[in-house]
Amino acid sequence: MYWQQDIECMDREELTQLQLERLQATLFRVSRNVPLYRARFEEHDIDPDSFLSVEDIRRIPFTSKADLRENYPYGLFAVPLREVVRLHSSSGTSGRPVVVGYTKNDVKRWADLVARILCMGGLDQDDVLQIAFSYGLFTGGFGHHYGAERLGASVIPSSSGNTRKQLAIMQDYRTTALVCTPSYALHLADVMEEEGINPNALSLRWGLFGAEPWSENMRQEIESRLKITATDNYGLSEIMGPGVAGECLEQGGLHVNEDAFLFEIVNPDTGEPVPDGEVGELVITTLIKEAFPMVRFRTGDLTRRIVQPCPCGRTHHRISRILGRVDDMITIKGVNVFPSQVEHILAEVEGAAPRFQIVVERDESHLDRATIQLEVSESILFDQMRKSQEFLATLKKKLASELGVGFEVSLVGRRTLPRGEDKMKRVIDKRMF
Ligand code: DLL
Repeated sequence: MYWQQDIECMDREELTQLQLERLQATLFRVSRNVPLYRARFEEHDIDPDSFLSVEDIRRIPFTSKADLRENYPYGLFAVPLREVVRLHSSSGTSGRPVVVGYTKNDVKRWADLVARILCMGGLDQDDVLQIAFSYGLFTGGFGHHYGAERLGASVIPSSSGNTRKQLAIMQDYRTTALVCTPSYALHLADVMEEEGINPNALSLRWGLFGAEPWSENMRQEIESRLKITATDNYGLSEIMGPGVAGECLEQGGLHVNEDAFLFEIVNPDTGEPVPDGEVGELVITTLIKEAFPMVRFRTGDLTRRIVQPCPCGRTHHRISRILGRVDDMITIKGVNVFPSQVEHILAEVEGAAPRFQIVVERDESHLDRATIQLEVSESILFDQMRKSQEFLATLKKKLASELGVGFEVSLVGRRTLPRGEDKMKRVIDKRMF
């Protein structure tokens, strides 16, 4: 039922004391080893020794995505590369991705934190876990893999894609648990129906879904179609990947692994804390990371803190499911994309400031479909068909290779897209979460 009961059910006063000690240690480490933090602490006269409570953290400025971009690739690492045993990455806000590193200890602790989340979602060592997240720079595949092995489950690293093969594996290997994005879970349900596979005949019991927004309605649909218990699973590369927060079987919000992460919910405009229970931006400070510690990182994710005790017995506070984003980041098939990245690529190919709109929808198979409507000159649109085909092919290839997810591109004439008084709405998200 618990993976590390002593920590997961720790008395809150003791937990807060542990957080304070770990916070001080983290602040010392970053002020010694990371020039950005050293400079900021000096500028704001911050002495970790003087911290008497975790609330003192509010004196420290936030860390933003822009800080990560400016320190690409290794500027925020707190250890020399010699000590880094793993690198992962995720999309940044413009051309540059975010690179994150892990020491041996980080990898070990990460596995324990993910094992906790898997355990919360119902799994134990008797489970056969199919990991249908991609294995690669994305943290989803390897993050769950190490956590599940640590738990002692039998891991099937099926990775993403190839749905029919996933289903054959699920039947033959008697998969009992699945981790993937919620939209892929629905897609699996569709293909199962098409193939005449009866979900009751499968061994599947548990599903942990995350890496993209979803809703209670989606949960109910997944649960009834796959005949499983579905829980929410949250994390982000900058902080660690999966393993940050997860839902227990009460299904009433996600427990944050508070011994490893100090979280705050702030008003995104003022940066001031919001009262418990109110919606705000999630800000996270890592407490035990060695290679890539983050202090007050603004996640851009909107949620609220749930302080009511959970019937499961865990004392770590919960957050509600993610309710939206502060910025314009969109998650397409689990991959984060910023319109500014798209703009950058379009400008490179088109050679001018592009006018475009991204339309995201769910196709008949429950998969995300993203289409870029791009205004181009009449000559590209009509006069030279071959040229426009070439242009489209180059563009699609570049988008897929640089952003890690495919886009449809539809060319439209100049002045087709709506022109408002203000900045054009870059993204039209038609998906119903
Ligand atoms: O998505 C890590 C992860 C992998 C979490 C697998 C869970 C399962 P990134 O690619 O850096 O890392 O994307 C992080 O995705 O800031 C949220 O906006 C969004 N996100 C992640 N999990 C959820 C969730 C991984 N459960 C960004 N609900 C985050 C809603 C989520 N949004």
